[in-house]
Amino acid sequence: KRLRLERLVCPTLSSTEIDNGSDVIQGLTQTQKALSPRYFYDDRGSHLFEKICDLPEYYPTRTEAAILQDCSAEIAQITGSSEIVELGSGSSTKTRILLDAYKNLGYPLRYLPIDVSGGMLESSATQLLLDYPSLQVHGLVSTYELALANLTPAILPTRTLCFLGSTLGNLNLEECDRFFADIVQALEVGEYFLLGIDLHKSPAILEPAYNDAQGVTAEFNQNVLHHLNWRFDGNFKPEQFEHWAFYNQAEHQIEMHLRSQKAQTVQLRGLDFTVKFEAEETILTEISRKFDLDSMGQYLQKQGLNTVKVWTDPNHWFGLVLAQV
Ligand code: AVJ
Repeated sequence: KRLRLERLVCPTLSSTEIDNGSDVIQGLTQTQKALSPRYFYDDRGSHLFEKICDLPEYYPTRTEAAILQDCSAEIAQITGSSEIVELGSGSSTKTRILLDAYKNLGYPLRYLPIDVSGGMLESSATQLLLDYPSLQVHGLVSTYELALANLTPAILPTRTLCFLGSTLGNLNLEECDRFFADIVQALEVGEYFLLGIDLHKSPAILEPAYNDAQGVTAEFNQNVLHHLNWRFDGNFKPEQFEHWAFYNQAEHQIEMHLRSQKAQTVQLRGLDFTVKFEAEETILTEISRKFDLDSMGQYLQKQGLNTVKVWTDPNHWFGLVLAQV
């Protein structure tokens, strides 16, 4: 009764969606081969990402959690009784800080996690229900696009759509514009948007965060190929593709690639698709853009989102923006 999990399926399978793999074919036939970062997050990838979050080099998760610890009571005071909708909810660890704040103010707890990883969504929702006896969870196994198009009206007085962890950094400018159009479309006037963004900083801090000493990020990157193998009956040999990540200072973004160690041909039988790699040729698996708070405020304003309040950590490594439609 307190738990409802739904799997949203793309109604038009002809469009570029995760289910039919047309985006994979498109990405792997470009001059610079590329894959959507959502292919990181099968169940194994989601667990590897959890491991990344605990690495000493990967500062974003713990920095954002510390900011949330300091400001969540204020967020709950500002929004009043509110549902928490979360895009890319993953393990929902940081969300607990927000749930605690609403709980402390005596508000009812309603949470709508959205994630492409069904296994991760189910296990985190189940654990949350045990830890919060009055919590209602309505989870969506879905891409962001599809979930935003299918949000049901809030039951509580308002809604706070959370997009934490700087996942926004995965979207290029064009994707970002489309994403915000969907957000504004999905929210009613007066509803809230809570955004966590990683900020500009020295490559000396950024680069190790994506090249950890234990090699977990390398494993996470190569997992994309394991994922494609099972999803599309492929024969990628992930160990023949080397992890490569660097900070592009001009673009203010980390770029993460997989580099083919030799010339090779790979098949994805499920897609009836063959792809050739030259030695040293790369697949771009992720961009992770870094932001500055002033430009973000202006950008949000242009998209129809008014900044209510901004929080950051003492080093200004990470920022949290509460905005309102
Ligand atoms: C989940 C997209 C925010 O960009 O830092 C971590 C993913 N990639 N290490 C990020 C990631 C490599 C992460 N985001």
